[in-house]
Amino acid sequence: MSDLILHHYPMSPFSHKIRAVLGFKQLAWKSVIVPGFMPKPDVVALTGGYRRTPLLQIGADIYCDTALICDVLEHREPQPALYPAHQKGLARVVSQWADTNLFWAAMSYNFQQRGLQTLFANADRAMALAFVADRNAMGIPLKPAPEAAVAYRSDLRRIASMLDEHPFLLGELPCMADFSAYHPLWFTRVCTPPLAHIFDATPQVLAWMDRMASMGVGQMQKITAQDALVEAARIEPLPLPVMEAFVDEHGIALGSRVSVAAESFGTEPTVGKLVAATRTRYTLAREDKRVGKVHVHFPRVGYVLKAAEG
Ligand SMILES: N[C@@H](CCC(=O)N[C@@H](CS)C(=O)NCC(=O)O)C(=O)O
Repeated sequence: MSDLILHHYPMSPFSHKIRAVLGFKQLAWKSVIVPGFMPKPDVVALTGGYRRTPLLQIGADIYCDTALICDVLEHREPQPALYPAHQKGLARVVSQWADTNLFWAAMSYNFQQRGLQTLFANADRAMALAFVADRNAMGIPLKPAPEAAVAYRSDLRRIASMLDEHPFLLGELPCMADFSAYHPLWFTRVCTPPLAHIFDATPQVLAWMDRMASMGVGQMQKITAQDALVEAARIEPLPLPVMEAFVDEHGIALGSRVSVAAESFGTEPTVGKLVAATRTRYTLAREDKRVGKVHVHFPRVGYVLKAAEG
């Protein structure tokens, strides 16, 4: 069975981005369901602080952020490609736009009152209140509902125009741009269906979503969080890449105690020893009494590195 362990929860759009990539690449993976809001003691045992969803675990290596997780999956299974050689730059740029501008327009729309009522229709009130309090404490950058609808509709028109001449956003085949644009729209359609009338004006977007959904989510096997922690404790972190040069933008030497935190939305820091800082990512080594020694990896873009106090 695969050593890929995805820590995720069903209604998490960024998790769905990775589930869809696992389907595209036809990969087998193990699934650990994590809480959708704090506290998350098992997640924090692995990451040391980072709390956003999803995480990819391979043994004692923990990969944070879907941008990095996609790079790891592309390295593991290069075909079919998320970043086709002739479209690498464009695929990343559209993907970054989708994961930020489009994502927050869509989620502001999805989290309007009717959307929240749908999401929590079968949940108890205390749970719904805990979710809303958690997201407010995270500093969720929501637009007012009318502005969200305007921005989301305008983004849907842009996506529709990309689909005018080919079945996927940048061509005949899906690439990273498709997976990043798909997940917030998937949330509207699947998690808040009473709001899905927003797609009525762009039927070609719905047809593209059907094509994305038809790729599935790969072969998934459920395991418990405890199983995943035992796996991390049992295995040593992978050797660090020796060929990749140390890149120092901060005047912080390798071996220093540092913190890494997201720039915004969920800024809980991870503290550890900086053991690698390549052109694209940071790796922190840390010890935890439940998982032993782990390496926690972050992309550079979107994250802040600082020397840790004490
Ligand atoms: N840039 C991050 C964003 C991840 C993100 O915002 N995930 C949401 C769920 S879709 C989250 O962490 N929400 C709070 C939580 O799950 O605790 C990524 O690409 O992984």
